[in-house]
Amino acid sequence: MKSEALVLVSYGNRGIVELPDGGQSVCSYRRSVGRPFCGDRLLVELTGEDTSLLVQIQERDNEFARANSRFQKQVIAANLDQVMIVIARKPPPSTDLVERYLVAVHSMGIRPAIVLNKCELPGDSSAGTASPLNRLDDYRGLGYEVLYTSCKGEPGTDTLIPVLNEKTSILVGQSGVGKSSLVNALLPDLELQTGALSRVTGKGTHTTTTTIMYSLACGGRLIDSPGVWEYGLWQMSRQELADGFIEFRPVAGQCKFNDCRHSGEPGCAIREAVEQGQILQWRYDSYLRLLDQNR
Ligand SMILES: Nc1nc2c(ncn2[C@@H]2O[C@H](COP(=O)(O)OP(=O)(O)O)[C@@H](O)[C@H]2O)c(=O)[nH]1
Ligand SMILES: [Mg+2]
Ligand SMILES: [Zn+2]
Repeated sequence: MKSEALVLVSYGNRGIVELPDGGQSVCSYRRSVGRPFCGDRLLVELTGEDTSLLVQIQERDNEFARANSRFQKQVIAANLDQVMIVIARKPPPSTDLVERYLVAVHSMGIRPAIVLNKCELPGDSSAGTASPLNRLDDYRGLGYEVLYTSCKGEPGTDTLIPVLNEKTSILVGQSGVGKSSLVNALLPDLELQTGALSRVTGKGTHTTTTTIMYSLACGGRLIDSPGVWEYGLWQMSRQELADGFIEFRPVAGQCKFNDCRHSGEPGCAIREAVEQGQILQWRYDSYLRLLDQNR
């Protein structure tokens, strides 16, 4: 018998999927069908009480990815409604980290939100003006939702609930910013959920190294992703990169050259908008750095 299934966790040759009745099944993959990722919608053949065989991967709405060491696109999860870019007062985010994430999320055609965790800690006065920690008002000004959380004190994590409600969201960010702690705070039945996954595989689920989809009590899904030391973008087109800077979009069409790189070409409308103060200088500088890294 065939069934639809949703991938909760994906390993090399098998994954744990959720069936329409809420039950879980270990799905064996077949190389010829392709490699499913967390969040993929599948068609499976039910082969036993809690086993199944991959028949087909349904077309993806989008893929959240990062670059591997060879700048190739490496998919982490599929079919997302939003990406929560988690940064923290400690460890402080590196320059351009948020920009890279924003570009990646815009390339998926979905909404990013920025979460500043560990808000109960005092702000680091040594963080320079270039630190993303001191750019949050600018991000808000660009139209991004900025949320403030703490897993250890005020303001708690309730601010996230209405944003996550009924949506499939992924938490991404550097190791140690508190992604897993946020999941823990938002899911009173976390142990039950990870326990169920371990029961199905017969092994412990390594929550620090695996991308896992959980169910939220408020409805919706939350994906915890393994931390990265440095999030890198894969090789992408110049257009895709420029489109990752949302405030460039209405202006970019007015450049003299169709294929303007916005890096000093004559008649560049982006450059002009920077000079006139319509585009923030630091955003433009970030763009130029990302452009330089993207070859
Ligand atoms: N002070 C403080 N520490 C936190 C907060 N959230 C998480 N942590 C701590 O930060 C460390 C890394 O958290 P973890 O959730 O594993 O981060 P992840 O790598 O992003 O999943 C742990 O020691 C947590 O206890 C917070 O809001 N405030
Ligand atoms: Mg973690
Ligand atoms: Zn231009």
